[in-house]
Amino acid sequence: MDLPGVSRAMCWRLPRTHLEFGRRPLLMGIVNVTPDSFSDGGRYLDPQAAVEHALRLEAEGAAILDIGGESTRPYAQPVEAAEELRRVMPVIRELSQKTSLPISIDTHKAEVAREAIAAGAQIVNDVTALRGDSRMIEVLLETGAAVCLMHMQGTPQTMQDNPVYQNVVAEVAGFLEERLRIVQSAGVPRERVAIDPGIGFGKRLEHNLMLLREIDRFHSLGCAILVGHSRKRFIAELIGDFSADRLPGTVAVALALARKGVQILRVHDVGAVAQALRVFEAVTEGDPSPVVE
Ligand code: HH2
Repeated sequence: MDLPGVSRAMCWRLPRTHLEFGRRPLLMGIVNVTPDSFSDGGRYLDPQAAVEHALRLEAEGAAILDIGGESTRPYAQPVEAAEELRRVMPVIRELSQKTSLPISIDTHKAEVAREAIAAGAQIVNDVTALRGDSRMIEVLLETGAAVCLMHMQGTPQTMQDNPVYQNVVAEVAGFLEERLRIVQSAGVPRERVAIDPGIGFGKRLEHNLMLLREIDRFHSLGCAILVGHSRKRFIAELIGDFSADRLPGTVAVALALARKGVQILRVHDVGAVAQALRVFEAVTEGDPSPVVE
């Protein structure tokens, strides 16, 4: 898994802690407090259900909990900040009392990020890479929160209409490099930034596959790489079955990304992916500390 000559980031600095990367990717567990997310919309809209789900993800091995109150699936209806806050804040408030895991807020609105951070969140997961709200950079500077910058072509309302690239890997890397340059020159240190190629955000099947195959090229940006491939449409497209369970495909991609030194995987099925990564590491590289009960 070592990548000679490439400065693979070894840690992600958050306001009150830091996440160290080892041989296995860390898992960011997804908590969608929405009625319309593409794979689990409506299941965790009730704050109590969302909190219980998040604590289950922690028990299954998540290292980060990502709380979102607005779906970003293709053609999703935008949500007002007040409604997004109404959905996520009770969950973040309660979780910050009940877990020591870092909490991430999946939002592109500065107002939502600010309140979430005040209630305990340490990471802003912004699928617009700070292009959605010009005030987001101030929130990062004032709070010291960490940030994930994600690539998207278009917006959720337009992104799957006809995405076109000459060279998807070079264009996505170039975009992330430029966004990283902007946030760094505003005063956010590189150790606080993670980058994400945005699987499924304005990409066709072949674009997603190219990005996943060549993901190790992104290590040269010197930030943690975060990938959110979980249960996404490209898995159904690959197998030609839109009603099939996408967990096996999600696990397969996770193992491939572990091989390429990706530091963080954003997944719905934390327990299954954690088990697969653990076993994969043990049988491919030798596990120095197997747990025997
Ligand atoms: N994907 C989704 C949402 N947020 N954040 C990052 N950094 N990377 C991703 O790939 C990503 C993301 C979409 O997945 P999900 O949250 O399950 O669905 P929805 O947006 O419909 O709530």
